[in-house]
Amino acid sequence: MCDTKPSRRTFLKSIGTAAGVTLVPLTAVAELQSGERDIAETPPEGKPDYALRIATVPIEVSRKRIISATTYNGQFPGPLLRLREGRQVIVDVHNDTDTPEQLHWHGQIVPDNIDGAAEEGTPFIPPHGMRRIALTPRPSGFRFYHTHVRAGADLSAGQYGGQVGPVYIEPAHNPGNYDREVFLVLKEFQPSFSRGGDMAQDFLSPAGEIPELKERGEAAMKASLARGMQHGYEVGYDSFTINGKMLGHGEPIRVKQGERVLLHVLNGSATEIRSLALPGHTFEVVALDGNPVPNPAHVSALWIGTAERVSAIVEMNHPGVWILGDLSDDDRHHGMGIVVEYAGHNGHPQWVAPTAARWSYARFARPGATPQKPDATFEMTFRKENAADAGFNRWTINGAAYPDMQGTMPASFHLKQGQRYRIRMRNESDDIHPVHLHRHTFEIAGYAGKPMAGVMKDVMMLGGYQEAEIDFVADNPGLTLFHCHQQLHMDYGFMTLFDYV
Ligand SMILES: [Cu+2]
Repeated sequence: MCDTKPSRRTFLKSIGTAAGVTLVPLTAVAELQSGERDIAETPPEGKPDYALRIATVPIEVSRKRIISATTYNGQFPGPLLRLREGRQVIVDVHNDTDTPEQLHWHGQIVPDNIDGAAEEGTPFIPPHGMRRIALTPRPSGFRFYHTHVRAGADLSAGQYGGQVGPVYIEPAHNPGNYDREVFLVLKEFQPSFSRGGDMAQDFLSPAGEIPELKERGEAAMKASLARGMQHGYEVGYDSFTINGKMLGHGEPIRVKQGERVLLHVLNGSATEIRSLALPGHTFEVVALDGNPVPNPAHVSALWIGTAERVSAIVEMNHPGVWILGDLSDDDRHHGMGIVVEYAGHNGHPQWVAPTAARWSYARFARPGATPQKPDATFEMTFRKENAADAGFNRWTINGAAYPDMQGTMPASFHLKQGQRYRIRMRNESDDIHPVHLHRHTFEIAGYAGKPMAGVMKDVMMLGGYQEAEIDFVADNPGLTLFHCHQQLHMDYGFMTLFDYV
């Protein structure tokens, strides 16, 4: 049992040198003809529109703390790529590390050979090599790019490092009801393992647990502990950052009274769910995962699962110097925050906890609407086998864990192009799972037994012992990965494949 993972470990052996890193600035070249929508099998020659270089470098998260992380272009977060919907760009991805890499275009509708997942058959970016891709960005909105390799027990690999960068795809028409935009990437560094200790978070609404799921989940855990197993490993962190800086160490967000600031917030964490509040202000949530919501609503705090994005307008109408920070005192004290400073104000930044409020996707849904009927429904049950894989929790979908390899396998679910599908998910564990569907956008069709419609996403948090439904149209042929975005969960089995038949 304890030797189930050596292939992955040796495969992903990481490097730690920063010597000789060459930073390649983003290079804008002549615009390509906007009529070129098709993905060329062989991308055009010549200069790329963008170059991204993967390398391990020192990152200064605070004056006294310089850590080592694998990043894009020597910076964290990676450069903001502002793309135009439907206008093809050429991107060169250089890999200066000793291990094969994948760059995933999260939230975009792209072919499987460039999506950036080995499970879908995307070729690796070889160590000390380069891969050129031709990308036609879509749909418009806030997307991102990140590594998509499995890390397993290697806490310097995968999303534990600094390979995260924002993408903004300009829509054809921008309503632009704001004064300016600020991009915020939330990310922890310096990970370590602990046994158990993953805190229960009960911020999701509706809160209804399914008794049958709870009974089975608790019985499995009890039986495991009775056999003498300890709790499976979880990951914790020493440094918490926004845009790569611990609270108080980066430049503040400088605002003027009366400004409407559009925040684009990305949770770039490997494993954590984040929250965010700004004392005396509310967030008007206008988009989730980059997709405009049918019912923009004001909330006092944001909750953002791993890889989720929230775009929210804050009206700056409460002058002072404030901390825009995580609700967790411990995480905020370890850096998860950024200062918001009004013009003409100075002094020590203030934090005031907001009154507790639950986070409900339904709040942003089309009021009173029910989802369209699907053509077919897939059932998925998520289960945890405590510490079953060399001390790590093993995760299964309908009883099967994705095998320990970085490559593809026969798909478990089959799609017909043009059909509308529903995935009914049942979570038989106490953990929250930010589930992600590649290469498609889904609609949340129901949460905890309550139907809803109009909220389009690519990641959704499913609460402990809860159930939910997501709908999607099979409109992008090719292998399609579905997985939990929590790195530990996906690495230890929580993945499955769809194909088109
Ligand atoms: Cu999970």
